[in-house]
Amino acid sequence: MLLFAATSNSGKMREFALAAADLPDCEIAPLPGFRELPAVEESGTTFEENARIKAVHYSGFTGELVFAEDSGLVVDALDGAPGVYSARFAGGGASDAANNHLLLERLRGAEDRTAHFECVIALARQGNVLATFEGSMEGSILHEPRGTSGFGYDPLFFHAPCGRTTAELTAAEKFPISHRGQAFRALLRWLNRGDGARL
Ligand code: ITT
Repeated sequence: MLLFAATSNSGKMREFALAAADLPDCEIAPLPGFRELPAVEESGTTFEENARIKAVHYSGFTGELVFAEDSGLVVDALDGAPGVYSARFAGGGASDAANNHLLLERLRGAEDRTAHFECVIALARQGNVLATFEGSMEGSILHEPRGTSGFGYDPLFFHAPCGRTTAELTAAEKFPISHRGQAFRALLRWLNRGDGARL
């Protein structure tokens, strides 16, 4: 089965590509010509709304199955920010470094540094959402970055069960426990069950 991933985020794409490398019956590829396609405004207020918006939009450009995901960091002391604004926390087109810097500024002096990552994947074909899948990962925000792998907020996101930040995990270590990995495995289960078998 061929699944096209609609994402502009190379960090997400790397994680999906790695996960798919082990799958015998499933090929995951970037949506052809993605960069040339018109972008869509992520106007939703929840991860699910935005995942649906992206999946509906991008699946209109092919007859194949397309999935899109929306994800982000939810920080308790910031009332859930940056949330759906994670990619643009420090402004549109902000770098990961700028977003991380702003996060540390906002959390200066905060005692409660608990946070979690969330991810919703929406699977669609020709503009219709077939199903959505979600995952989350608990952690806390360090006072300074640690590690160089991953992307986004990984260098600040400490996962206690591993005793490391997600930037100190390889992609192969992160995906089995991550919000994205959970959502992706739910998608695979759905495809392998009766629901997906009809596709
Ligand atoms: P697409 O919409 O094109 O997929 P994007 O980067 O704009 O790419 P989102 O709107 O879903 O994607 O924003 C996700 C942001 O949340 C991402 O840019 C990171 O800042 C953060 N994020 C999500 N998952 C993460 C992870 O596993 N590790 C670190 N940061 C993550």
